[in-house]
Amino acid sequence: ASLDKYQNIAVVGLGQTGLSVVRYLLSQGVQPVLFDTREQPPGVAQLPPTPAPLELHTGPLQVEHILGMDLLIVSPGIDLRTPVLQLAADAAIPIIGDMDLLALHWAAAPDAAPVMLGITGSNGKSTVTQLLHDILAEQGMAVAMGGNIGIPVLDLLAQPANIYVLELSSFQLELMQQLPLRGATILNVSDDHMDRYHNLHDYSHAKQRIYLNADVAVWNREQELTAPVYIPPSRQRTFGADTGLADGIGDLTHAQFGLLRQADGLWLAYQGKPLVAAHELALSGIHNLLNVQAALALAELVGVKPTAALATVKQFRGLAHRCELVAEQQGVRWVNDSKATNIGAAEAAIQGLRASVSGKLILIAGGDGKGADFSAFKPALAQVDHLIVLGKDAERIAQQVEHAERVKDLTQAVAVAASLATPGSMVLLSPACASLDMFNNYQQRGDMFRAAVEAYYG
Ligand code: UMA
Ligand code: ADP
Repeated sequence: ASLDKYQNIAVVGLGQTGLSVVRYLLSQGVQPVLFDTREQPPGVAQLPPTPAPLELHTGPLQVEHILGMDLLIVSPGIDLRTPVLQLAADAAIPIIGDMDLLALHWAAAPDAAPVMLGITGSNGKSTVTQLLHDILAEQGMAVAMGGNIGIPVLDLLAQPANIYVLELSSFQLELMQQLPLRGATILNVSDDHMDRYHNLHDYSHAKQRIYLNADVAVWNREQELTAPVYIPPSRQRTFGADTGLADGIGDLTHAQFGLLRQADGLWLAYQGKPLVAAHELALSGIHNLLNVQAALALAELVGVKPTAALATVKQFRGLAHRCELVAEQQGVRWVNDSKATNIGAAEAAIQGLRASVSGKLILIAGGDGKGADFSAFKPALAQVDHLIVLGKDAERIAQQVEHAERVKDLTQAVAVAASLATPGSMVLLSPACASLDMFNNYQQRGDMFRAAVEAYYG
């Protein structure tokens, strides 16, 4: 209904998001004009049939076409600094993303609108999104999950659900103004996407937008950049690696999640009291203990007590391509962490796994570094016994250590790693880089790693 005032509506970008927007608009009786800067946009073949073909412009955005539009619905993969889009903004043409289209949709039917929970952060988004989804689903709630995790949010409208769990990337947040969230979290902020942002400040500014229309902010006590700027303490919950009872957080102390050291090791803690021992969880690594806390804090906002969620938490094994054990051969463990597409994620993997390795830790890294400064990776690399590098930014990573093995592909990486490994060793693919220089996506990189390991052992 609120789209009525726009004559010419453009969908810019025809990937997964663009396609879901087109489907939605058609369902609302709107015929959009389509744009994609690629000569052969991936979504064209999947466009739904329409009585008259939709107008489609491919190649660089043309100013005369764009300025003729009344509303631009832009995909997350498109850099908003694109000059033609800047001109459109200057010409006061509204630019929105799919999240705000979802907000508009439910604003028209507020009584039927689902409660929404949003998750962002440099790392851990998908893990927390999936875990939170599973916690709520196992409580019998009608929950749907989408966003950056791979299901465009408008596609959730096809599912009957009264709770949405949404993974939000900084790109999606840049265009999010309206979406009301019951709870929102920034899990952490570390360098990533420096090809799209000027600096860490700009990047974290995009992430802060998750709190714009949030009732409650859930944030990481150890990372100032995750703290909400405008939300009062009564509407904040925090998590962290301390007990959560530290001074100076005032009236926050009643609802903190944290960690406690007990005789048998670390425990998750709630309000300073032990909740569950870390060794009872299938997930490993301190970073995952933080992820669990964030999920518990968000679940509590929709009425699930931490104790009620424990059964799900204990069983949760994590997602594929995140510190996933893919083979154990001759005493050597092979771990696929292909989703580690930035330095922070690879650091967490190295720190989380190092203690469990009695032999050597052999790291395979490299790919497209997206403009990151790899000197920040040096301390983590110092904990690795052998480094094997590949891909576009191989050399920039190799420079951080005295000796690195250079390889041309994953097959060669696996062969070199196998020759270095002794019983008790671990070979970890945790690239600290995007995959797009050599693969279609991180899933393909992880699948090829697994295949190369399987082929090696025949
Ligand atoms: N592109 C162009 N020209 C265009 C449109 C896109 O060159 O006109 C390029 C982009 O630069 C990008 C690619 O095409 O490299 C895909 O962009 P897109 O906006 O069409 O992407 P979608 O297929 O709609 O997928 C997006 C998210 N992708 C990005 O943000 C790049 C998916 O996250 C998300 O799952 C999906 O929407 C559903 O919400 C993927 C991702 O890589 C997993 N996200 C980044 C990350 O996690 O680091 C942010
Ligand atoms: P995202 O969706 O934000 O990319 P994932 O849950 O898919 O996050 O995990 C991506 C990578 O980050 C994996 O390599 C994982 O081991 C690592 N990781 C997960 N949670 C954290 C965290 N809280 N801090 C640092 N690294 C993490």
